Amino acid sequence: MPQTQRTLVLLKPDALQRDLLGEIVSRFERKGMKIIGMKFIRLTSQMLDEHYAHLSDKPFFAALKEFMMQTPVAGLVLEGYDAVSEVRKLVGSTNPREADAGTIRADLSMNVPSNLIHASDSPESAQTEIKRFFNEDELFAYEKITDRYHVGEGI
Ligand code: IDP
Ligand code: MG
Repeated sequence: MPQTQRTLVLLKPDALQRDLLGEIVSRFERKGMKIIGMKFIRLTSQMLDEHYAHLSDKPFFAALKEFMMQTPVAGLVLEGYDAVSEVRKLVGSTNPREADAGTIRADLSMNVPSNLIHASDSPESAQTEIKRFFNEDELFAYEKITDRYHVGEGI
């Protein structure tokens, strides 16, 4: 059975600089993901130490942090069936040149780290990451006419 899940997306500074925010958000809308939170976030060094803790011993860590602080990022919380894995599927592999055609990274980018987008990689990290970047009162439950096509009965 599909699970209704929430997942966190960050549109990175290269997405903003390259005028791709609308294109990327549109892909999630067209898929049928419900946007339940959306805002600009000015990332801090401390936020990035937590968010990218799994990369802290990598040689590119300082450059990655610097890149992520160049402009605000756009944060989204998306809700839908199997949202974590469905969104990762739309995003594609970390290296845009290895990502499957049709994914955001393959279609719109060429290089790591300029791969446009972050998306949570598991339901557990989604929970942690949503809490890290959004307050409870910044998340909105609402009915959409299109819910009937995207949730409810079906397989
Ligand atoms: P993910 O974004 O696909 O989940 P992670 O391995 O969690 O990939 O890495 C987080 C981010 O760190 C990547 O999206 C990319 O921006 C950056 N990154 C990962 N590996 C490298 C690298 O080898 N060089 C530079 N940046 C990297
Ligand atoms: Mg990751």
